[in-house]
Amino acid sequence: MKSQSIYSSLLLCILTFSHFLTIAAERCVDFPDPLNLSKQVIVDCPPTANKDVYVKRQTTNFFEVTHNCSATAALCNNIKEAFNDAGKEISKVLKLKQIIKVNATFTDLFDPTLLGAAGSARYLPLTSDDKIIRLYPQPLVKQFSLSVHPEYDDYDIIAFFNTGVDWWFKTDNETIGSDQHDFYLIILHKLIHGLGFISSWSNLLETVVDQDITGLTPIPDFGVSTSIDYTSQLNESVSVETSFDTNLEFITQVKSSSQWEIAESAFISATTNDSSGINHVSEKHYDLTPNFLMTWSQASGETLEYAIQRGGNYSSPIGPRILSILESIGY
Ligand SMILES: *[C@@H]1O[C@H](CO)[C@@H](O)[C@H](O)[C@H]1NC(C)=O
Ligand SMILES: *[C@@H]1O[C@H](CO)[C@@H](O)[C@H](O)[C@H]1NC(C)=O
Ligand SMILES: *[C@@H]1O[C@H](CO)[C@@H](O)[C@H](O)[C@H]1NC(C)=O
Ligand SMILES: *[C@@H]1O[C@H](CO)[C@@H](O)[C@H](O)[C@H]1NC(C)=O
Ligand SMILES: *[C@@H]1O[C@H](CO)[C@@H](O)[C@H](O)[C@H]1NC(C)=O
Ligand SMILES: *[C@@H]1O[C@H](CO)[C@@H](O)[C@H](O)[C@H]1NC(C)=O
Ligand SMILES: CC(=O)N[C@H]1CO[C@H](CO)[C@@H](O)[C@@H]1O
Repeated sequence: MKSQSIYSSLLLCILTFSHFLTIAAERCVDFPDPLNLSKQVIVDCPPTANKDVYVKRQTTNFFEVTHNCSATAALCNNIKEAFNDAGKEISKVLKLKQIIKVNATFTDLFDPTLLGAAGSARYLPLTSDDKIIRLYPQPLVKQFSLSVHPEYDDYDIIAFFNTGVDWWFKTDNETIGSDQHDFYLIILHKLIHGLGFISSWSNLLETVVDQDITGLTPIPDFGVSTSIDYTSQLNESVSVETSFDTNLEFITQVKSSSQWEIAESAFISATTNDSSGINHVSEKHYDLTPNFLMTWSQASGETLEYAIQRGGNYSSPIGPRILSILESIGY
């Protein structure tokens, strides 16, 4: 299946090339707003000696969350508990070495359809064995314990959650309402995105010129995609030093090249036909399996417990394939 081949090459590349990493540049990319990934800030991040302290392997929760919660004390307490449970669950299944700092804001996002978002605060350019520069999410770079690393942001993950959503908490001991969302399920999903479960491939190329989407390509500003084989093939679609008068002219040439097939096959692998691209696993294939956690839509009225049962009662909400993606990324 094409979808599998794109995914596995994305992941294998990272796995294969993360053995030996050096600082590639002193400029990093900050994503201050996980709700709007178009907001990117290039910052200086000079080489910095590692000051991370040793963390005991048996630490039960590697996540240190700074809460900014504008809600009642009872609700804020539920939020803290759910974050604590999510931190413990992820710490149980991943071999983390360093504390991951999360800045979590619980506020009105003025859109009831928006549950929240979390993302790596900074991406750092490192060169791997294959001499390719890639941008790595900060929470992952911390786990590598490099003796010198590009300067970190104060937080590893930035998270926002919407007070405008009707949240359900297990500790309330009530049946979930049809419009309610299980907060614990949502933060587990979002924190896994925050760890770097995202893709730089999107439909931007065609949408900037208002064309129908037929393919996905790496977002140039996002740095070099890890899917180097596909990226370098697509890179050949236009010969070097060709100049174009307009975006449209460039895009037309890319789309008429034989390499556009790669973009088309990436689009067929997309799990939604919007800008979410390939950041999620397919609903169709994984909703009723232990790997449900990273599908795109999270239905209301369903608790995490229900989803686990429906998926076959796996021992963790983080299914084996989701875990293997995280391991391939380098965790
Ligand atoms: C997202 O950020 C970009 C860049 O700062 C901005 O142009 C755009 O309007 C923002 N989008 C939304 C929906 O706020
Ligand atoms: C808490 O979040 C709000 C909304 O984003 C922000 O305006 C405020 O500065 C934050 N407060 C602190 C103490 O970080
Ligand atoms: C956490 O993030 C919020 C929203 O971006 C920001 O207002 C706040 O200053 C941050 N908190 C700290 C302690 O940096
Ligand atoms: C929910 O049930 C547990 C165990 O029976 C109990 O300890 C807890 O106080 C209950 N929570 C609420 C909000 O009633
Ligand atoms: C794309 O091609 C240019 C020109 O040959 C080269 O400098 C660049 O490294 C290539 N990028 C990738 C990702 O292959
Ligand atoms: C999971 O366990 C529940 C309760 O033991 C059981 O009713 C359900 O059939 C199981 N689900 C699957 C898919 O095996
Ligand atoms: C998830 C999904 O609906 N993907 C579809 C997006 O559009 C392409 C092209 O029309 C289809 O092939 C995908 O199945």
